[in-house]
Amino acid sequence: MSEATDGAFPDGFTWGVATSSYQIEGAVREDGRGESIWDRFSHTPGRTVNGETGDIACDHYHRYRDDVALMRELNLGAYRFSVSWPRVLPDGRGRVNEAGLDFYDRLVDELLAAGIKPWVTLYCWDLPQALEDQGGWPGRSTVDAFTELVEAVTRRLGDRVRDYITVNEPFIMAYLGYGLGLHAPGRRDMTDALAAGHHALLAHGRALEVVRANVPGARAGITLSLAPTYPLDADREADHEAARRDDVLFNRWFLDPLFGRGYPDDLARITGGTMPQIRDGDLALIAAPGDFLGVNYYTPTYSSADPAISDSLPHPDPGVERTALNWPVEPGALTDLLARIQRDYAPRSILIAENGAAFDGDRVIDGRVADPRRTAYLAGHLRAVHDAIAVGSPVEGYFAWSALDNFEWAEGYGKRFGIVHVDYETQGRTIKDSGRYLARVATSNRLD
Ligand code: IFM
Repeated sequence: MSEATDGAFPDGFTWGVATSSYQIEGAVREDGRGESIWDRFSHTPGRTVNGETGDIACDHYHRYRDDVALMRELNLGAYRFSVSWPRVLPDGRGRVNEAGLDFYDRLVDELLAAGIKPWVTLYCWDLPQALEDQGGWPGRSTVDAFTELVEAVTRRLGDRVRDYITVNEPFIMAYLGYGLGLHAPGRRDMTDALAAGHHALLAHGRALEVVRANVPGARAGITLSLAPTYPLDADREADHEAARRDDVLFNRWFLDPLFGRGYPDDLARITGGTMPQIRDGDLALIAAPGDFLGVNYYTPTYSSADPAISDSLPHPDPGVERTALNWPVEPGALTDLLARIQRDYAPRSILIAENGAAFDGDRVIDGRVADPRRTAYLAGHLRAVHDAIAVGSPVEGYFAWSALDNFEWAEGYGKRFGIVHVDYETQGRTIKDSGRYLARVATSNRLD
């Protein structure tokens, strides 16, 4: 790839959009799909906003052809989607549901016919409930079950899909799902969260092996949710210390072991849990180099020694723009993050696997959705990526989150991240202005 100059991105840069299975597919009881922890969690009163569930979501299971056509209209070269584990292995392991695999088969063929490269995420949080009933991610046997999923998927799709993301955002899965109880399965035990994180990393290591064994020329890596951490008050030593602690929690927990440094010494103290048993060979398996590091970036963290302040997502600039989730908008922090990754970890390649924003007020008026704030968000962050590339960050691609408005987990449907608007009453789709903007950038391969 050539260097990015004058607003241009390197030749061959990948432009795409991302989604995940539970957030868009719906059809939760069709064609032999088993129950996932998100079905159980979202149907438990009080767990999601308005009790919303992914039962129907964007009905992508039936409308995937239309959705691929939209991606084609936007001239996107890649689509990152995740495989629903309980669709493929309804009991979590053992019996393969061929009808579930057939869906991904059809989707891949549709994408290839449209000239769009499929990027398959093997795990984005919809663990089969059957496995949760046996202990879930805090149990080591879930790693073995996951390799069965990876076997089934790569054997079916590996003749056409070369690019794989093993596990998406293990921090969110482990910390919110098992530590804070805010995501499925809703457990609250930091020792479980640490074990879940360790097993997700082992699952990643095992998946790399299986993908490489089954898919000639495969490329595979993990995606992490990452956020630079800054002191809220740069003159206050205690805030610097808080930022260091948050860096361990949000970033180093997963980055350090993936890049061969083992877990940060103070991880257990900072999370308040007890480290799981780490067996001989675990850390070497986790540190086996991926072909790229997937970076999911949305917002930075400003840390305060006062936890109550930190919890309110503070920012030193009281006027900073915030998204509908109250996340401060700060594109420059993405450039900082990419520079830091290069300095401290030097992955061979980086993929911006998710970036985007939820804003209120998207309305379809005369067939158009004007969403200037999302467009500005994307433009600012693409500029930040461009700046990082210009100083040597090996970013090979950018996936906007998300292809469609969708089920934003515990937040339900109210927080819209899509570059395509979804009317949940009619399932009508309307490309937003931000989608048209992304299409222009993807077509010209340069900042608009
Ligand atoms: O919607 C999620 C996605 O599933 C994982 N990354 C963050 C997104 C926005 O919260």
